[in-house]
Amino acid sequence: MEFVDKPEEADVILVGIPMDQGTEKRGCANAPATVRSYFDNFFFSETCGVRRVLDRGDIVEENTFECSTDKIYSKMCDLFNLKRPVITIGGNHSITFPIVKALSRFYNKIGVIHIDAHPDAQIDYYPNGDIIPNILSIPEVKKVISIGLRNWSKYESSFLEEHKVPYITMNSLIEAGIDYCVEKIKMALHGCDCIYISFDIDSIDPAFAPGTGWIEPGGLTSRQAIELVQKLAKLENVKGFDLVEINVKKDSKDMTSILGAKLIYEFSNALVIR
Ligand SMILES: [Mn+2]
Repeated sequence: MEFVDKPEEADVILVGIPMDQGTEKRGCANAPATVRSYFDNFFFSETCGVRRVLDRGDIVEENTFECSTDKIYSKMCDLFNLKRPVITIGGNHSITFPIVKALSRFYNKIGVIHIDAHPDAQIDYYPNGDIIPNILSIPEVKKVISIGLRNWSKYESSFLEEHKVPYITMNSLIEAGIDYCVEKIKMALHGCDCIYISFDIDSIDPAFAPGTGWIEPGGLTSRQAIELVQKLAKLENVKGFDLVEINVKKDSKDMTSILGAKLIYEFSNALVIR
């Protein structure tokens, strides 16, 4: 990662959304600053790529959840208008909806890769547990695929079936491997002119990423997560990525934030700029 000052010099735009409103468990607001402070830990990317990054700073939190969501939407529209992939450090998972909504102003066939321990397809868990139904309500979103699922309700399981949301559970990911997973994603999102990736840190095992609101055993190792993002960065038409739900207050020795910084570092430097 090489930081630049002007949009025309940049391959990638970085932004922080320190949003933790709307949920009972707070602590995601400090993640953008903490994650950023660890980029310097890495000397060179594992895949030897170097991307020029314009850091647009944090989007300021407003008084209410609704105001923040509106602000995220309009600010993200401005950023996507720069015609470069935008990488966002959250914040809780509610930020994904206004980000994808902003993308729908620019693209007609959006495919979303949702990496998470949970399907996030509840109907009554406002505003954080119902991200997938919200995203699917955007007409330009043609497909969502969920990766790494390992805890769901009966309701969510039938929601996925009913809405034909393809998914890869942790079980099948371990059985078939990351390459299979990436192939299945490619097939599911074939024909999309925009790919958006939302990465919930709880997809990673709490042994590697304890700093999150919801401890869900049996997730990805840090190595599998790194491999996954390095390979997703090579997909065509990747227009955005968010890393959400890092809770700095629950972390241990900043290990989750350091892993978060590593994931963003590896993802951005592996991005193919076309
Ligand atoms: Mn989530």
